[in-house]
Amino acid sequence: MSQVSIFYLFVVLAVFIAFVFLLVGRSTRQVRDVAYRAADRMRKVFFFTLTGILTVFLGITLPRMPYPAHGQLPDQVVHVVGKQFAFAISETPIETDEQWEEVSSFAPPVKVSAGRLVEFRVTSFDVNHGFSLYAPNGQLLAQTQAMPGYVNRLRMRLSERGRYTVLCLEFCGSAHHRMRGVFFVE
Ligand SMILES: [Cu+2]
Repeated sequence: MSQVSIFYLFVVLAVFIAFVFLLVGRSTRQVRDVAYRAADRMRKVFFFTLTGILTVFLGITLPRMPYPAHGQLPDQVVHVVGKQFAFAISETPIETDEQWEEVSSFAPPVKVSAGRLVEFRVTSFDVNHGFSLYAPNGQLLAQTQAMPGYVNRLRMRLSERGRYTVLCLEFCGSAHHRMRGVFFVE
């Protein structure tokens, strides 16, 4: 689904929720007797229905999480460090502010092999950033948090060749909107 259709879906759902709030707000203006037994029954039906839906949803989505499978090694490792206000992306570990400056400002963009399993090791040198990965056509593919003191691993197979962009999806300061990184899939 394209991001535009998701936006329209969001608008429709938001209007629907606002409408439900309005209905509930209006219904509380008159005093009524509460049918406790019926309400109790309804609550149980709600509880079991929602639990059922959630279980099915988790069953379908959990196996598709992009976390490392047991015993499986990545073909390529890419190190990513977020810092106000850029992402440094490198094939070698970035350990100091000087290295970060060098990689984010001067190093040529990293090249990732198409179709191979690549592991992004994502961290931050200052505050929380949102590492979000955009395909050449601008579609959001995946995201993870860039957190100081932690390394989050995100494994992907990128089959489409081209220029990928990393943007920040966690408001991190005054120039958050300018924060980006770039790499190529070849
Ligand atoms: Cu940010």
